[in-house]
Amino acid sequence: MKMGFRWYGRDNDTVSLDDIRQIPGVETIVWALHHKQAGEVWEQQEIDKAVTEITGLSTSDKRKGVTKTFNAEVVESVNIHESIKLGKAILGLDPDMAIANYKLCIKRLGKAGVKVITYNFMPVFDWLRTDFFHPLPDGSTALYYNHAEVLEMSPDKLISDMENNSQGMTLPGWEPARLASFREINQAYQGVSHDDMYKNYKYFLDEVIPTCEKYDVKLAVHPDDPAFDLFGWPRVVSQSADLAKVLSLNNSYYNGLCLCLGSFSSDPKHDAVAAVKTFMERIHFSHVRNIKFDAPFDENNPNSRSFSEVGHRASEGNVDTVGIMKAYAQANYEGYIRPDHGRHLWDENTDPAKKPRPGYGLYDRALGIQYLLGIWDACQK
Ligand code: DNO
Repeated sequence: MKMGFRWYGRDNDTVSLDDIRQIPGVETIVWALHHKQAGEVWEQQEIDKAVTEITGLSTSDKRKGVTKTFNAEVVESVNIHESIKLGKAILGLDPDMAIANYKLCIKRLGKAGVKVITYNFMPVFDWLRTDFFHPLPDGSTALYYNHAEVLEMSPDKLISDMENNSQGMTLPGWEPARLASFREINQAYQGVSHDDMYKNYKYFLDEVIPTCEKYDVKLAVHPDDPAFDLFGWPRVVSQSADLAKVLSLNNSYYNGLCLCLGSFSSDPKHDAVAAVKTFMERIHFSHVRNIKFDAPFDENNPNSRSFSEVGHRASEGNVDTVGIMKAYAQANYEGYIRPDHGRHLWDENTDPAKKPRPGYGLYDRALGIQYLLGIWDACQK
């Protein structure tokens, strides 16, 4: 297993590579060219520049005697253009053109030594929360999802809330260009069924997987977050059966999962440990984190689908992070893992100048890594 840490790039993150270097156990920087929109081609030169920065050491680091370096083997994400999911032209691109661009990205990333590309197949937008700085009983803050609020909310209101609440930083999957074209995209999904989505998904996979095989780059889909349909849009990577179906759309080993266990567990009926065991062979990357529901599960109580993100320790919430890490360790898992979102702690919570991109501060993710590695190491003994 290789432990990773998501980094948004110099001048685009409150955390530096030097900060991450001091977290014991981190080998992989999970990165992306965050200025690229879905459907855009990534230039080889830009890719190589990012990889060189991540894998190298600055002159001042070398002078200080720093020797620890990272690999840049995981990219999160190369986003999928809506035309691919819809199976028809939108926003100036048609599916075949968007797929050709995606193949070029795979080829170029492969040449730069990238081994895994993460993406999601959610219609319209990526992950969803209703509060980014929700207070927890210990005085920290964390990402929060209130289901009752979402049930009453219009997608327009949701978008303005996301824009106003994110410290002026672009959240992954909520890029300004995507939000600007929101109405057009929303309109295009009217009447699109789950079956239509799977058909378009299979077309995409059958096209790109041979390129993945040729350049030795594995694709890893991130589950829908939260893991159920919202606003009537067809989500196709939510349930265990959906994950199995996506894998069966193209049986290549290169068609795999980025099993985000916080996202998967947002459906209170899901068993995260069982999912790890079931899909182990095709999990190329995994996000391990914990969430805590507001109330015990009750089909008629929307609050039982509301949750806060919490510390990674199993007893902090409803996700069995110990069982998850044990399952990975027992299988001698050789893929990548990262802690996922963390709470905002210490000066991240009190000093406005140090407020991180929601969920992506330094301290709680560093603590989370130590907890996850502790379980992993104990299982090796
Ligand atoms: C949120 C992330 C997601 C994830 C994408 C993958 O913080 O887990 O934005 O990166 O869904 O494409």
